[in-house]
Amino acid sequence: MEAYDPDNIFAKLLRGEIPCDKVMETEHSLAFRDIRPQAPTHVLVIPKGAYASLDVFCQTASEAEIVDFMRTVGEVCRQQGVEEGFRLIANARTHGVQEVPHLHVHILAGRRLGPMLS
Ligand code: D5M
Repeated sequence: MEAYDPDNIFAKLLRGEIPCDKVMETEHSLAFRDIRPQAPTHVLVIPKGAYASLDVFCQTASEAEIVDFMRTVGEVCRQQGVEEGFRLIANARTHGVQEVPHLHVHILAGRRLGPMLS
């Protein structure tokens, strides 16, 4: 497993070096709008800790961080109004075609989405 890259774009965003369209922030998590939205609602939720992907996060983060992260996903869904449905995506590493190597969950909603796998 490769080491966490502290110069990835979401690490810079967490350090305030680049701006984001913030949706909500908690002690351990940040939610903001994706710059290339694939749906009317496209929000990314990231942990503030240095975790590259979901498997690493689930294996090594504290319970407080994991609970905070999942609660943030739930609260974003509530705030955005996803009654008609939504999709969560967490791409990881090369085969998962992960562009930014800091864990992020995509929340997509607001339209009927197409087939998931390709
Ligand atoms: O998706 C990475 C996602 O991150 C992709 O949908 C674009 C988005 N992105 C990249 N830079 C930014 C900034 N600066 N703000 C908001 N969104 C951003 P992946 O799952 O890694 O393929």
